Amino acid sequence: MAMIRAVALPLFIIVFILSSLTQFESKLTTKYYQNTCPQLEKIIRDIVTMKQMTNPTTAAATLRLFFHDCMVDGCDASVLITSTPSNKAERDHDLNLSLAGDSFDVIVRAKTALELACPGIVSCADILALTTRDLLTMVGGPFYTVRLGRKDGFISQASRVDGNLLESSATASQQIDLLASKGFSVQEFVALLGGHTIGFSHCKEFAKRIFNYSNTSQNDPTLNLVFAKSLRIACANYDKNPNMAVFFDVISPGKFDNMYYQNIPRGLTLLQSDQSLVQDPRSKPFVLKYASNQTAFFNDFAHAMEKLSVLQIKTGHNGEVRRRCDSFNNIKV
Ligand code: HEM
Ligand SMILES: *[C@@H]1O[C@H](CO)[C@@H](O)[C@H](O)[C@H]1NC(C)=O
Ligand SMILES: *[C@@H]1O[C@H](CO)[C@@H](O)[C@H](O)[C@H]1NC(C)=O
Ligand SMILES: *[C@@H]1O[C@H](CO)[C@@H](O)[C@H](O)[C@H]1NC(C)=O
Ligand SMILES: CC(=O)N[C@H]1CO[C@H](CO)[C@@H](O)[C@@H]1O
Repeated sequence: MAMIRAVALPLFIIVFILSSLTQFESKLTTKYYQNTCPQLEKIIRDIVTMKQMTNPTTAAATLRLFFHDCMVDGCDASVLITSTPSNKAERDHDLNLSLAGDSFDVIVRAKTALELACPGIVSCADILALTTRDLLTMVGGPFYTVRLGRKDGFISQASRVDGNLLESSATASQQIDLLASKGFSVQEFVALLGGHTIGFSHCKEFAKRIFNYSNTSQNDPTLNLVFAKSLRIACANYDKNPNMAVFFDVISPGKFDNMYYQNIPRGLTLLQSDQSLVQDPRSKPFVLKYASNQTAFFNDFAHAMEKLSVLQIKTGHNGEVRRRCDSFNNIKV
């Protein structure tokens, strides 16, 4: 007995060391597809360039899609799964309602091209991470390294969105707390929110701030008066036409820059959640810093995006490489 234990124990240790080595090896690296799909980066760059040129809203749409994916069970492409009769998927949660079709489309295009070039090799989670980075640089954002080797997740449920994403009425504290629960500092969070320098918001997200705000004021008094007036015109009858939307950054809507931070203190901000960031003493200094220094913003944004891109990723047997990005390989009926 004692002999067996003496042998079993070292064996156990060796197995343990081996399995932790495998874990170590399965960590992400920029060279992950170097031998199995050397054309990966070029294929994605070509698809992204063509798509962004024909549909300039793709960059913003995809950044938001990526953020929503990473916040719910990590960056595992769970947001791309479509619902089945027995499973209401993540993307069909109310908060996903407005995820723009162009973002799903660019991923489908990239996956299709990659399945032709290197079938069954590149995960949808890696495609989403790379596509987001390339689109951001196309609209003027900073470059950052995207390490590869993510696997696609096995779970996508609308019910798992609650508590992981917030509505436009969220306070600064709610936003800071949520991002802290994912390991992001206030600085990193404020830098990430610079994403709102591109893209748009539907009128219903800020209608409360411009129509019948209070007995004494039509609009939220933190809003610039002229801006509020033009929003009321742009969003007239928004309740009858829910597709009506307005650019986040009125000054340079399609360009990734630090204008978003300059707009907030001037009252040129659509979302209450964004406005709240200059009202909270924890986030305000970073808003002002990024407003006055684009280099500082770009450095911090790049760093925060690199961190977001590896949030709760799945590797090894905790995931798979999907054949199609919108369904699991073994579809459960
Ligand atoms: C955590 C607090 C956040 C809240 C409450 C929030 C809220 C919103 C809302 C309400 C919209 C408008 C959606 C619509 O009407 O279609 C939006 C759009 C957008 N969000 Fe956020 N967001 C947050 C964080 C972020 C972060 C951290 C990023 C970037 C990493 C981001 C990137 C975007 C982009 C790019 C759009 C525009 C999408 C498009 O044009 O299709 N958001 N967000
Ligand atoms: C604002 O209030 C007025 C008077 O109560 C009402 O007639 C109007 O329909 C309201 N507008 C909106 C957009 O709710
Ligand atoms: C707004 O006006 C209505 C009717 O004039 C009144 O009942 C209500 O108390 C007022 N609300 C506030 C916040 O002053
Ligand atoms: C802007 O930020 C960069 C990077 O943090 C820093 O090196 C530079 O000194 C800052 N510029 C000003 C004017 O503060
Ligand atoms: C893009 C997308 O799939 N959006 C879905 C979000 O959720 C609503 C239902 O809550 C669906 O109708 C949308 O199609």
